[in-house]
Amino acid sequence: MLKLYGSMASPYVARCAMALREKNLPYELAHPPGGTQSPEFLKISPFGRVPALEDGALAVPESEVICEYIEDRFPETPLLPRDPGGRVRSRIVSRVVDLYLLPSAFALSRQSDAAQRDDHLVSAKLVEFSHALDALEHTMDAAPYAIGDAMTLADCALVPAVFHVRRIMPQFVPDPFSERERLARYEGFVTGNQTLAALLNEMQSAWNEVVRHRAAAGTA
Ligand SMILES: N[C@@H](CCC(=O)N[C@@H](CS)C(=O)NCC(=O)O)C(=O)O
Repeated sequence: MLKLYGSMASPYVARCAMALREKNLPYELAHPPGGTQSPEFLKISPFGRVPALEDGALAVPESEVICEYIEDRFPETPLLPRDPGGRVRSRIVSRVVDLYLLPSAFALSRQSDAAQRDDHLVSAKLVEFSHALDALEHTMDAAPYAIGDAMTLADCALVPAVFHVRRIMPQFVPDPFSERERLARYEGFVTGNQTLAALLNEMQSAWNEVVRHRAAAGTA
């Protein structure tokens, strides 16, 4: 069976889990053996990051590569549009989420302590975050799927991203989607979609666990 390493608290892991579920592929969610920095796991994921996927003897690190691998290996129930233009837009959404939206949001979340805040960094990351949202708004359809008329890998990247942005950004940007019509509509689609409810519940439980853990360690 396919083995996906990581926790559903990670948007990158949730992205791959969503792609596997959309294709009805059975998989096992597992903790990295010995932790993310163990010699054993570094052979699977060279940067010691989750997710990583194991398909028999093949180890696949990096969520973007994992999603593209799942699509190539299991083409039934395609998760990329048929037309090249749609495929490009789906990939742009995934890249913007990966390279600009989540990194800027996570960088800001690490600046939540006002007493130790680097104001210069916060300003720069806020610009990057806003730019990423503008790029998504420009690229996506949200009618209701991110691209085209069915679920794609763009949704697999965006659904967990919308979930995390809502939870980690309020201190800096109270309502990041409201002024962007497509993103606002998309968030409504995500929260109201019955087939996504189980995935979102698992993400919420895993996230609650992280928050509890941080509070207990005094790093909230
Ligand atoms: N570019 C990577 C990013 C993955 C990533 O940053 N994962 C974080 C969790 S959200 C991680 O593994 N951090 C190290 C750790 O948890 O020990 C991907 O797309 O898979």
